[in-house]
Amino acid sequence: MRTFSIVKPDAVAAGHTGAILQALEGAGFRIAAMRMVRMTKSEAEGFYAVHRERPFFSSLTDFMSSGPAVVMALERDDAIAELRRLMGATNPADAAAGTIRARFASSIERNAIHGSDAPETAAFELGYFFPGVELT
Ligand code: FUP
Repeated sequence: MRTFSIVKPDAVAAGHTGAILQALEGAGFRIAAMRMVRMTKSEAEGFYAVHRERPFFSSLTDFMSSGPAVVMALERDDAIAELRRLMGATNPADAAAGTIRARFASSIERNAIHGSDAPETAAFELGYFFPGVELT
């Protein structure tokens, strides 16, 4: 089973990409596809379209388009739930010790990593960044 993940611009800028990939592989995820992207504001808005009415939407999409990020397709058993567990809570203040957000996030917005929250979301998000044959 597959899920979609992003090493967000805060973590890339801080030089945490390698440590985060190591945590993912160490937890049994296989990287099925991976690419560095610099999202435009409008690409970030499309990616987070479900949040467009939320008060943090403008700030979030500014942040997500502020620098390079690493987008990935990840595979393992129960990939969606297992990635969410490894990431930790959205707000790093609530993230369990040892989770990626506890280790690397600096705020609820600059929270180091994204992971799809459901199968339908994973399908949309994988297709958004990995259209076509690239995933096989
Ligand atoms: P998550 O699935 O854990 O990434 O969290 P959400 O889907 O609830 O939120 C998506 C992103 O919006 C978060 F990663 C960070 C951002 N966000 C804020 O900036 N402020 C908030 O109050 C909530 C979320």
